[in-house]
Amino acid sequence: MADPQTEAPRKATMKIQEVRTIVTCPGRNFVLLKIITDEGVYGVGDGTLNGRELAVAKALEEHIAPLLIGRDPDQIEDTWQYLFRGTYWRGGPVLNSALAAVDLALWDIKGKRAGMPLYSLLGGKTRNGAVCYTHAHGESFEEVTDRAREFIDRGFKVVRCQSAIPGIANTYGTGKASGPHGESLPLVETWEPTPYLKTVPRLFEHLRNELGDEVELFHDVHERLTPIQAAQLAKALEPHRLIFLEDPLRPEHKESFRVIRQHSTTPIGMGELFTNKWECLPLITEQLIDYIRCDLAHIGGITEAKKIATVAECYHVQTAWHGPPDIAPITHAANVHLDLAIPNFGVQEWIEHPPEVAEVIPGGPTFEDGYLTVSDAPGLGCDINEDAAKKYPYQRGYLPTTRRADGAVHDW
Ligand code: GCO
Ligand code: MG
Repeated sequence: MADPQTEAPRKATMKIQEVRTIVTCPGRNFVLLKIITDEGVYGVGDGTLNGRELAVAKALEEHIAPLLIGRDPDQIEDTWQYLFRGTYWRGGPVLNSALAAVDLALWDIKGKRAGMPLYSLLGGKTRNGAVCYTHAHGESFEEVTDRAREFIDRGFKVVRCQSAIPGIANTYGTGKASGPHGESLPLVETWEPTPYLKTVPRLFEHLRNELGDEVELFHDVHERLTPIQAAQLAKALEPHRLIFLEDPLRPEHKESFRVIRQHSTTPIGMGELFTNKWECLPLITEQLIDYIRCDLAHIGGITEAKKIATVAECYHVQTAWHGPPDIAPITHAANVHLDLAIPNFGVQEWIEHPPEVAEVIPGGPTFEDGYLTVSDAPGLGCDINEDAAKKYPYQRGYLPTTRRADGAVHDW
């Protein structure tokens, strides 16, 4: 523990000696962290926040790293509390992504010292693999169906499906959105609820007719609907048996989820924009959602996710941790370690990174026949190749923005 008067670390068997932030862009930007101890053991973390990467990197370099030097890497909870509550200005996506990077690296060190993979430290395996989903998208229903079929043929048992909406330019999830765009400004997408609400149920009717009943399907709304629109969509999708409808409402209004529940039995998933456990609480304790899907890289890491999973377990809520391509394989590995250890795992989002990513960050999860697994290597099982990282310098990139047909800003 730290000295109560000075925050100077008390004598520890092992000390943090160096904290290195690595920003790299092997196809997309990642903010990585290496915490190195005086005994040479090190841990790796990920605090990538898509479109605001350097804000996290600066927070780590300028504000957090100096606080970690000399601390005992074993005391993860104390370090978590110290960095979260000890700042006074706490939380939010930037600081909690930075905190996640530290948390992941400290769990990695703990696993390496124990000689155990993280899932083992978290209680051991409750399952052999984490069933996962990926994204099928396209301009037409046929294109989405073909993509979904390719994934099903590769063994995927769950597929997220998004199609272009007639009359709407650059619809979310149809493949144009992500990645660095050089110095250019964000891509603008359009959004109109009426064509969207008409198209999505038709898409799923088409998909069920073509793909049959066995595959699990679902759809990401990306927090764009009003409560009553979301209720309409959830109700209209009922016959197509979605595993869940993802992120239907903005994250601010938890009580609005009651409107969806009152009208539909379509399961609901929510949470990639949450940054801490308190934001998840009302949705879980009121049983307004069925899947909690926070992003480990934005909620302060494994320490916070484990607590959220435990609360969710009490209320029959399963996990579906966010696993987009814009977080590094280190977070994907953390997701899967947790999935393998907790009793209330539901499904895991996973997008295959291009090969350059594994060159920089080897050791991410492995996909086989619809399931993800991690290696039995101690800790998270990932590493950072710093020489390879240098080959891919940071490139400024933005997420798209969204406007209504009349030009008004809407949620992306
Ligand atoms: C998902 C998400 C992502 C986000 C992205 C933003 O469900 O995977 O919605 O696609 O848009 O993580 O950076
Ligand atoms: Mg989403």
